[in-house]
Amino acid sequence: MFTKTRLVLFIGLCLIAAAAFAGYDMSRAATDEDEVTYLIGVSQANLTEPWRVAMNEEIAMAAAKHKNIRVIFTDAAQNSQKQKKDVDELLREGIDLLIISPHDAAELTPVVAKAYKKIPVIVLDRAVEGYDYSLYIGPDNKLIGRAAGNLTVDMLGSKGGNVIEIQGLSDSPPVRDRSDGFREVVEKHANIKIAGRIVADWQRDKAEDKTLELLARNPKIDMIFAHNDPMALGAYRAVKKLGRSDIKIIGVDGLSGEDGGLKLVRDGALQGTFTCPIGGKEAMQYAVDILHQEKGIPKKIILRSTKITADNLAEYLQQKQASEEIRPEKKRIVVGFSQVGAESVWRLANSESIKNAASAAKIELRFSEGNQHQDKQIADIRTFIKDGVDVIAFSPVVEYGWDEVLGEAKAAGIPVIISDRTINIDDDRLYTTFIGADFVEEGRKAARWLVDTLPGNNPVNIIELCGTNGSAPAIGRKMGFEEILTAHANFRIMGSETANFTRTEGKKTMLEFLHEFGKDIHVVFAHNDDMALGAIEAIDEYGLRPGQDILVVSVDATKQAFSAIMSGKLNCTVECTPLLGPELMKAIKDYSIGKKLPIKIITAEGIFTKKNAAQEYQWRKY
Ligand code: GYE
Repeated sequence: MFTKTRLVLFIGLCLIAAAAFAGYDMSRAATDEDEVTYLIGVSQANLTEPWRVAMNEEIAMAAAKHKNIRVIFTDAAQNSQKQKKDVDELLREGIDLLIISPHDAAELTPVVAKAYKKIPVIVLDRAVEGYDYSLYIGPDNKLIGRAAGNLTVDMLGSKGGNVIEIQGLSDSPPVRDRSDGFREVVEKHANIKIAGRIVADWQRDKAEDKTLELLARNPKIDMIFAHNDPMALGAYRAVKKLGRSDIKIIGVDGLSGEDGGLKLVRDGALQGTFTCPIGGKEAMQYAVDILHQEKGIPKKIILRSTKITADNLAEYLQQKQASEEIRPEKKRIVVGFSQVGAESVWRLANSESIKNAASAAKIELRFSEGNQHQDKQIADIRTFIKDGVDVIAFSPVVEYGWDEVLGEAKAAGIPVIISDRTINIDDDRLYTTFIGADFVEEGRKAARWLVDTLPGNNPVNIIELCGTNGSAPAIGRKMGFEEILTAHANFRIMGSETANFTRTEGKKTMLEFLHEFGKDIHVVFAHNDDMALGAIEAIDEYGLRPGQDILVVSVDATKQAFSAIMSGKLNCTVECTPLLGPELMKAIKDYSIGKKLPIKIITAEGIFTKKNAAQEYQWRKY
């Protein structure tokens, strides 16, 4: 009689034999006493990059802590066709969850989406296109590129110079983002010229050969930025052969080990590198949570990258060592939280979530209302600093103007966690982590629903009710909405005004638009449900039928929005969860015991229409 254990064991033994033959790596095969409950497949892009070998090792080590988990690794050997076959093979073997680091984003996107229809999928390191996966974990490659650009500017100084960029696999998302970020910074400096680009597919020897060729053609080079440390090492070996020790070289990855970037910086081969956290440990941690059907699994985890030069290498290694030593939990944690205000149902639910989660976590919470004024929030944060709280958390009413007060918090040694809305500051080391939504994707979702709902080429006139001017959700939702509409010329935003996320202003502004445009209005896109509900009142009063004469689409997915959908007055609401309290308190607790936090934790969100609102309504918490 085959129980699940014996079946998996039987499969395991067959797989070990087959895998050995087919080049699969079977880590920690199950043994008799282990009840193997979960089979996890890891589809790795290649094992020629040391960074990927380290990723598999990190995953295997994390998996080894769970007796009931077995992991099967496959190696695509830098070949998308093989990776597609690997994924199909893993699915046939009956894996419960797939972790994939795609060789080529575009080619593997459909394969990931197909797997995601059957089992949870964690995309690691290289993103696929769209959102058809359970969780993405990886670095912010544009941020890494910008940081490399800033280091290049610093190193070349006022004299400037000629720079070579050595790229990884051409046109892959990390290469595009690192290059875009790098050029965004460097091209602002007239005295710096990008004199050449080498594509070396992340490989050391290819980088060495191509650097030799390029320098033979154009010796007037002052600096090289390589998208990873192996290629930076290849460039170093080339310049050394040519006796060009004057050329500065920076890389990315910052791994330990013989040829790792940390040693290359220590030995002076590289002038700098940027850590690119692997995420294997986090992938396994979240894989277990997903398999255990834990709530609150984010959609994206963006890992923090750190600049490493000779100046801070020792300090970095010391902090790295310390962060691996988990400290005992502090008995008392005092958190100062500065809230935007009380402008919407979403905000009230957000405040309640934070207060309840603090109480459940036995964290002492000092909670202040910003009344939608940045000055008030800054004053409250300064009070928290003066009072010497352990952690400051806040939801910034607008994106800009926080550098000074966050600098004061850093000087006071108080970590800052940003919740809900993002900020725009020069130095991202001024905050520890951000927990919130992807507002641009929310805007895209609203627009995708609209163009799918109104096919054809008839003119569609849209009124846009925007959130608070300068706030991240207003900026992001507008950006995402317009991005999708650019491919649909018949959709036109005929009027766009802020209504400050409130129902009262939403109604007032909509009435003004109705008196101006009347029946020419076909759609209202409101950046939140409160403004949409105000607009619905205005449309009713004006004598038209909201949801029929004028379609209404908004964001937040509050219970009131669900009711409006079920009464046919609202057509669509894109979810933006305010229930950030538990994740915020978990981040605070993790930080307090020394855990390294991601730079961003992006929440997972749905979209609701008359098709799914009724059955979902019973589960809504806000
Ligand atoms: O959409 C709105 C609130 O910052 C995402 O602010 C939040 C927004 C939300 O007033 O209702």
